[in-house]
Amino acid sequence: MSHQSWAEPFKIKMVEPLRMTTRAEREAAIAEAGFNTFLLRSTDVYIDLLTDSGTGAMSDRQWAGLMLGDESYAGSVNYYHLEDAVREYFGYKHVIPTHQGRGAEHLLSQVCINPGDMVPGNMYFTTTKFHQQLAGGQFVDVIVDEAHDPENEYPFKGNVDPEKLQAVIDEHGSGRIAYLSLETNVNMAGGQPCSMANIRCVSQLCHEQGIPVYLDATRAVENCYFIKQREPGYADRSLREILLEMCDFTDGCTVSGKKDCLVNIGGFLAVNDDKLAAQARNLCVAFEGLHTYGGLAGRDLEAMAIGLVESLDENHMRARIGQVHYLGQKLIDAGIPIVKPIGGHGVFINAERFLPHIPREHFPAQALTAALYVDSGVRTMERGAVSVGRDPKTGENIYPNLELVRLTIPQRVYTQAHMDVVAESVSAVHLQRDSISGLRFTYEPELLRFFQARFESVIEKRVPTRSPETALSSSSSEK
Ligand code: PM9
Repeated sequence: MSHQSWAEPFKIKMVEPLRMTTRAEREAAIAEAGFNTFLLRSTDVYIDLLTDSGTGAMSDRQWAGLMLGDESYAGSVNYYHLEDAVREYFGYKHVIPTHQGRGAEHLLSQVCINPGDMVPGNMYFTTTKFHQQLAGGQFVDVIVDEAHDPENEYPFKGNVDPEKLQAVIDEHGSGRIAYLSLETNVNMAGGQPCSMANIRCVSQLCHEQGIPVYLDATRAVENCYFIKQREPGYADRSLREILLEMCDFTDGCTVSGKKDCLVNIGGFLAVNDDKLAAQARNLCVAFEGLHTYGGLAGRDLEAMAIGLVESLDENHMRARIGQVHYLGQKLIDAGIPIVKPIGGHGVFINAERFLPHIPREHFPAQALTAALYVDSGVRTMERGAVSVGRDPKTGENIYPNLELVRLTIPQRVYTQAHMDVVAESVSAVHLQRDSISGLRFTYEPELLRFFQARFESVIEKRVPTRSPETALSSSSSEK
């Protein structure tokens, strides 16, 4: 197309009204939620940028696909549609559906990791690392140094550092490396892509030493878009061709279908190895559901098969990344410190620079999510020390270089005007940043703590709570 703008390749035919709240209502709601945006009720949220996971809008074709759900217990026609789509567009041989991405991570980790194994990867992801550890493995970060620097504009901050990877192999021996866990468009780094050259190089390095490579292909298509934009030799290649080439270097993948595949629920594991597939199917039957439905309804499988193909539409992905870029550029223009380059699925604010007066042990990113919510009803997510958790050996909090707030854009849901409101709110909060105080835990769950943790202000109770009858009590679990 000749036009320069990234306007959406769709029009809207159904709308979902949003509730506007007052500042007093929001102050009460965030206090009741223990200053954790995960614990807010969605009806108290205006613009929901918590996540792009399962929050996208399905197309009319996907909704029509739901009506074609074949709800047979075994051998549903929709399973074969998904299998055909994954084989055609990803190129892997075996496809095992799961209820969502972490279901696939569970199966892969259980069949590939022996206790004591190392699992090198390009930055951790919360659920991925959790399942690797549950299987007895130890995650070790081998991402390039640039990924840990929010200001660094390196175009492929998702890349694996081959020297770091080789050092892990040398130290532990290739027999103790379960696999290379290679995430596309690395979430915790700010939605940053890997280059094809890097995927080729590190896959070769692993395969020469008998180590398999498994992609987290949850946001693989977004990664393909960046390869097309930034990597020499790919400008004229289609997203489909790039995805196939990427997968061809690897042995399989886990996918949360809730992101690129544009569904509200679903995921899958895809592998080439026959023996591994058989083991994973056995576990699938025990933990997810029969291997042809994996915890999903037939209609969900159909919607995912259709969404997978839609994600590879060039105009769709141009608008998706274009919208994220639009918000990111507005924030840069307003002088807000964000992770650069602007990522694929969201804009990540550098909370450490945004709130320099709040020490890391008082969780500046968590505090910023609460402040943004109070200002405008925009819900965001902490991606810093609270998300990373504690060192399993020492029990101490880990303070990653990246202390971020993620403004995640659900696909095909919000308009450019919503993005303008978000940018205005971030700027308004930035002007009043000195008035924001840090937080401390009042309840800290043992596993994946960011989902359910509760906090209080370290200074004073600035925010009024709802009546004691309606407020959730956290006293029984206070540390
Ligand atoms: N990602 C996200 O908001 C939802 C849960 S964590 C707050 O970014 C990757 C790269 C993901 C991911 C989920 C999963 C797990 C695996 N890999 O949520 O289980 O970003 O479908 O997928 C979330 P499920």
